[in-house]
Amino acid sequence: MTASLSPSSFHSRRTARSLAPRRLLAALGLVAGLVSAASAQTVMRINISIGKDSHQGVAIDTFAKEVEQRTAGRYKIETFYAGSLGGERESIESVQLGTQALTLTSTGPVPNFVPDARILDIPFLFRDKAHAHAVLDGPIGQEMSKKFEPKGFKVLAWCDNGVRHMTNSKRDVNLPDDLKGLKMRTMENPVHVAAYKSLGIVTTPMAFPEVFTALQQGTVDGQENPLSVIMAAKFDQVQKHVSLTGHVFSPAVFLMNKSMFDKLSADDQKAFMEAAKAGTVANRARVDADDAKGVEYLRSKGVTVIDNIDKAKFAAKMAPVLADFEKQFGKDNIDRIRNTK
Ligand code: EAX
Repeated sequence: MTASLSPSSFHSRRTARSLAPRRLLAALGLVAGLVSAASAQTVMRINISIGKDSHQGVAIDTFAKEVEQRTAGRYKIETFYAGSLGGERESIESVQLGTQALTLTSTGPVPNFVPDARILDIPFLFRDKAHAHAVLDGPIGQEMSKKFEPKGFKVLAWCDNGVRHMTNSKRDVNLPDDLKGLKMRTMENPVHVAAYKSLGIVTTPMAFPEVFTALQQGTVDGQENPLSVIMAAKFDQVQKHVSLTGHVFSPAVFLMNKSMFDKLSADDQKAFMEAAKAGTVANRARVDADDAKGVEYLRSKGVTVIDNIDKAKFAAKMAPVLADFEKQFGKDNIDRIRNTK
């Protein structure tokens, strides 16, 4: 190093010599280690609107662990829960802007960003979870994922929010007419709002983090969500009546900022996609477990659960609005989903 001949570096060399050589080496090594660890690790955030102990919590926890493992720690995923970084709509917006790398969200607020995604939230569209999985994990899901890209999102994987059921604090709901006049919080989703209005519900779209308080204070009488969410959010503390209406399957989706995804190496892109798939596996297993124990759990909390709902009656009441969805989103597109085996 020619620079070592300059007076100042000579001076610093002398200063260095005055330190015990081993301690100096250790100190330099530590500094170098910190610098390389800091420069080699990229930290990204992912969040959900519900608590950690939930079907979405296991999804992002699994994803974070898998990304770290599959990239040998070059990527660290920080996980945030219970809307601490905002509700779903806000979080999707942060991912679109790139102020946050990732989010896991129900499709509820997604149509505000990707209008084509409205089709996924049509009531009584999916026969059951297996049907929904076949659609989302197959060609239709892949085509839908592509529609997110011009809007600034990369879909890493589809997963489940679950099959939604009605809850309220006022009365047992056995038949569609029992819903008439109930003030219910809905997701910020135009398809849900139109469908629930047709049942006579007074709809109040609201971000999820506000829902518990709104139910507690009686701002709204009820809401609808899968058993997984009802339990995770402890809605049994503020709702007395649950009806297993199963009126809509609610997908969830791992979203990443598209340009951040594009900047990853091909191997790392694969690692993120595989990690999200592992998150989906954990998520769906938890949804199944929640669905299996949910009714008993809620009854043990003193909630009345009506589990013999005639769903055909609810579908019949919604028939005009369902026909209108066929016009809006294309009967062919809807039939293609319906006909998926
Ligand atoms: O994603 O907003 C909702 O009702 C969602 O189902 C919930 O936040 C879980």
